[in-house]
Formats: sequence, C-alpha cells, structure tokens
Amino acid sequence: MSRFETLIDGPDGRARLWSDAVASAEALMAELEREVDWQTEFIRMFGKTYEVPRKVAWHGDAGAVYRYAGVTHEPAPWFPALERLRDLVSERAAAPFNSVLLNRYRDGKDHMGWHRDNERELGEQPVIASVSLGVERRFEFRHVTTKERVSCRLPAGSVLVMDGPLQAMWQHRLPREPKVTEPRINLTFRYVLSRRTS
Ligand SMILES: O=C(O)CCC(=O)C(=O)O
Repeated sequence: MSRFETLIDGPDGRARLWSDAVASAEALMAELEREVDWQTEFIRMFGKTYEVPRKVAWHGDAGAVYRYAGVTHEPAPWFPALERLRDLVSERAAAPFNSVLLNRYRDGKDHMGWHRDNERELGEQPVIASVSLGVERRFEFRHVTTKERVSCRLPAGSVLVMDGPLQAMWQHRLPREPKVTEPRINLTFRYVLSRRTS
C-alpha cells in the first residue's frame, strides 16, 4: 500500500492523505466532465434562496438517498469509472461505500463553507473518502471547540480519508482561491445507512 501523510490523529478523529493514489487522473477528470449530469443546486437560508457555488451530482446504490442542507439527493446509478474509484478508496479506507457526492468547482470562486458531514443517515462515526481531480486547491479543518486549524493542499489524484469521530469534532471547508482559474472535481464516497423501502 502506498504512503500517506497523517494530517490529524487523536481521540477526536483521524485524517490521512494519499497524495498520488489515482492513476490517469487527467483522463478521469475529462470523463467525469463529460459523463456526469452536473446539477445546479439551490439552498434556502434565513428565508432567502441561494445558488450553491459549485455544480453537484449524487450517485450510488438504489435507495442510498441522502439529505443535506434541506436538499434530498436521489442517487443516479454507478458507472464503471465511479465503481473503479469506489473500489480503490474502499481499500485505502478499509470501509465500504454505497454512494458518492460529486462537486465540480468551476474556478477558485466556487467553494464550500465550514461544515461537518454529520447527517444522521451517515451514522455515528462515518468514514468519508475524498478524491480530488483537476486543479489543486487548499482544504482546511477547524476543531469545533479548540478552533485549532489544520490546512493542506489536495492535488489531482489524491485521496483523503477521514474517520473516527472526526466529523463530530472537526469542521472542514474548501475556501475560495480567487486566483485559481481552472476547474476541480471532488468526489466524497460515503456509506448511507438509511435505505428507502418503498
Ligand atoms: O471539495 C472538497 O474537497 C470538499 C468536499 C466536502 O467537503 C464535502 O463534500 O463534504
């Protein structure tokens, strides 16, 4: 197994980064740009509707329905490139995944604010594996009580695995980088516990 860097490791969770885990990252990026039905998403906050500053898609097993920020995501089916990535990150993380959230950042103005992946349907201590393609961007963690920060860069082909109580104890974000003009795609593989029965 290839080498990784430990970004966070302690009683409040763990984050490990494999910088060069995905082969043919450029070709994969091009395939996802082409094949994925990228959606514009809107969220409602403080009585107003905002366009989310990135494009999104949700793929996974039938029934892996995921709700966040008041939005319900019905999964589109897996396709071979996503299945190959799922199997790769599953091995790195030593955990199964039944779904993936894809985010496409058109440039450095697109971003994701501070949040935790702590929705109920992800369970108590979710394992999240995050694959980056395209332009390198900065990624930050902030501890919820001590406010300690940990920052790293996520290059194309990297895999970041977050596990243990990390999602309870640390927030994360992808900040704006106004000088960045190239796109980036991120895929966060997750295991959604709730399955719709009807
Ligand atoms: O694009 C990224 O690296 C961050 C994605 C993320 O935080 C998420 O999907 O919850």
